[in-house]
Amino acid sequence: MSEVGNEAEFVVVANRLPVDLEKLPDGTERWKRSPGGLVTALEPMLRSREGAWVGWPGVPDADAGPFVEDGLSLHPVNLSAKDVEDYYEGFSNGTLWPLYHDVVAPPAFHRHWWQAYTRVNQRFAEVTAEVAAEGATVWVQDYQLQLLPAALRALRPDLRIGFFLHIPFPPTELFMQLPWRSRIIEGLLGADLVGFHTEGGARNFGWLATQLTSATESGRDDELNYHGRTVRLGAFPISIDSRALDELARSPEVQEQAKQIRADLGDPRRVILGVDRLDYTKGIDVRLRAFEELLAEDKAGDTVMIQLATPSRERVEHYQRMRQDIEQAVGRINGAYARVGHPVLHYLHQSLPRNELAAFFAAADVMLVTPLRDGMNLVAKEYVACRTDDTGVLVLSEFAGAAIELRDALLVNPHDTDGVKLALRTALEMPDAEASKRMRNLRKQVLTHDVDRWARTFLDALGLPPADSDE
Ligand code: GDG
Repeated sequence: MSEVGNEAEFVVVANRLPVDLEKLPDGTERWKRSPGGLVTALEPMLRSREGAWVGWPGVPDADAGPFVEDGLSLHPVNLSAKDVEDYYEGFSNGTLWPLYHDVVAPPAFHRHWWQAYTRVNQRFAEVTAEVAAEGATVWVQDYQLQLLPAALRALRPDLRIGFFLHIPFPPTELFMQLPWRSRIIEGLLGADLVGFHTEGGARNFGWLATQLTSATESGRDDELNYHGRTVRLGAFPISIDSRALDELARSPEVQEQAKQIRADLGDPRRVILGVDRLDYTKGIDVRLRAFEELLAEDKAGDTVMIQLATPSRERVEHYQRMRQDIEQAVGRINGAYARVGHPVLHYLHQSLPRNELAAFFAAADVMLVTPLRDGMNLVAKEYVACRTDDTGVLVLSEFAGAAIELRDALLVNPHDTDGVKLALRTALEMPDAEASKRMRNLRKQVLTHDVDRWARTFLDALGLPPADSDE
C-alpha cells in the first residue's frame, strides 16, 4: 500500500468500492477485487488523471482509511450495521428499487430509512469534498446517491459534477408516491449533467423537475435552468467490454467448456439459458411459466433449460419470498417432466467465475431475458458478445433498456405469457439462416457500442476532455 493524496482531478463516487473488504475466519481482513464493467471502463481514465474512487467497502462496521490498490486510489466510506440496514437494505433496496421498477413489488416508505439515506449521502459528500482537487470532475453513480450532487455542490461549488442512474427513472405517476420526491429531484439537480439509460427516463425527470422544483425549461429538450445554472439531461445507454468478452468466448478453453456443458446435459437438441441476479424485477418466474407450459403442451422438443441465479440482497424480505417461489417452481417442473438422471431444468443459485459464465453463454441456443422492468440489462449484451459464430437467438423483454438497441432480438411483453411462450417456441425452431442474420446485426450493435464508448460519451457531455494517456 502506498500513500494516498487528496488532490484527485477525477473522482468516481459509487455505493461500492471496486474492491470488497473480506473478513477471514482467523479475524484478519483483506481486500478482494470485485471486477465489474464500471471499473473496467473507468480504470484508464482514473489512472491517467490521478483519479480516486469513493465508496463503501461492502461490509458493515469496517474501519478502513484511504489506500492505493493496484494503482487506484480508494477512499472508503465506512457504514455502521444500522446504516447498512436503513440506508442500503432499507431506503435504497426496499423503497427506491421497487418504486423505480414499476412497483413490481410494493415499496415501503419509512421515515427512519429516509433519514439514514440523507445522513449517508451527506457523509459520502463530505468524503468526496476532501478528495477532489480544485475544479475537479466528479462522477456520481446510481440510485443510492441521488442526494449527493446537491450536498457536494453546497460544500464545493467549484466542482464539475455528473450523475448517472443505472436503473430506470420511473413514470411521474409512480414517482409522485414518494413522500420525499422534491428532495430527490433537488439532490439530482445539484449535478451539471444527469444521465439515464433511455430518453424516456430523461423526459420523466425533466418534467418532474419543472413540476416539483423551481427548475425551468431552457428552450432546449436536454437542458434545464436551475438556481442560475444549466443542468443538462441525456440518454447514455451503458454497455459491456464487448471485445474482451468476444475474445474470451473464442478461447479454446471456453469453447471446450461449452461443449462439456452440452455433453453434461446429455447433448439435447436445444439449450435454453437464463442468467440473472436473483431479483423479482428479472422475470425469472415469467420464463419458468412459459417453459413449463410448453412442456405441458409437449411443444418443447428435446430441450433443456438452465437458470443461473446469482445470490442477491438475501436479507431483504421480498427477495426471500421470491427465492422460495422460484425454487418451488423448479421442483414442480422437474417433478413433472424430468426423467431419472435427466432434469429438464437445471437451477444454480451460485455466483460463477467469468470464464464459466462465458461458457454457458457459448453453450446456449436460446437466451431468455424477460425482466418486468430493467434499466439496461447487460446479460443480453453479454450473450450476444459470446456468440462468436453468429448463432443463437435472444428473447428479450420490451421493458429492458437494452430493447431499444437490440432490435433483432425476439422482443416480448413479459406480462403476456402466451406471447413469451410463442417467442420461446419461435426461438427454438428458428431456421439457422434467420437466426444468423439477426445475430449478425445484434453483434454489430454490441461490438461497436461498448462500455468505453459509453463512458467517453458521458464524460464528453460533462466537458471532461480526453487525456492523451487514456488509451
Ligand atoms: C443494474 C441495472 C443495468 C450475473 N451472474 C453472474 C455474473 N453476473 C453479472 C452479469 C452482468 C451483471 O452481473 C448483471 O448486470 P445486469 O445489467 O444484467 O443487471 P443488474 O445487476 O440489475 O444491474 C441494469 C446495470 O445496472 C448497469 O447499468 O444494466 O439494468 O439493474 O454483467 O454477467 N457475473 C459472474 N458470475 C455470475 O454468476 N462473474
